[in-house]
Amino acid sequence: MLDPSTRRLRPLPRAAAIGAVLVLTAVLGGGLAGATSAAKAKPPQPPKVSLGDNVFKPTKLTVAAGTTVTFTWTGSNTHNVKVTSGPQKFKSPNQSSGTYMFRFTKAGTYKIVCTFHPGMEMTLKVNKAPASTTTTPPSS
Ligand SMILES: [Cu+2]
Repeated sequence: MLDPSTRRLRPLPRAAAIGAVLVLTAVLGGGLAGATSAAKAKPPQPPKVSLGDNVFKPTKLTVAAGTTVTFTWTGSNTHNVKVTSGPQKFKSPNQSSGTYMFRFTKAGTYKIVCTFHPGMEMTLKVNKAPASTTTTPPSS
């Protein structure tokens, strides 16, 4: 004999269905508004790395060759930026505020550390700059 409770299919209450449609509309509307404002504020921001206490942010960054990266001291401790391995080597002064800029012209992987704080490190990958005369084939 069948248990009557298993056959009872409850239809979705109408109010719940209307609610779902309203939520979907709100999401779509918000998404469109976001896309419009993003298209307006288009100027590409130069990549930035911040030096907090005691961490680089981000810890992984990829840029194209020829890109100038700005390191900004946001913490209160003294930090520096030093390449321990990579195609180009540099070391910033020891600073507790301000910025340091470096233009990465050689492709490769750069291991960057702060010499004061073990574990305060990041990886910066520099990709070959795209040749200006060639066009990238459409991805399919
Ligand atoms: Cu540090």
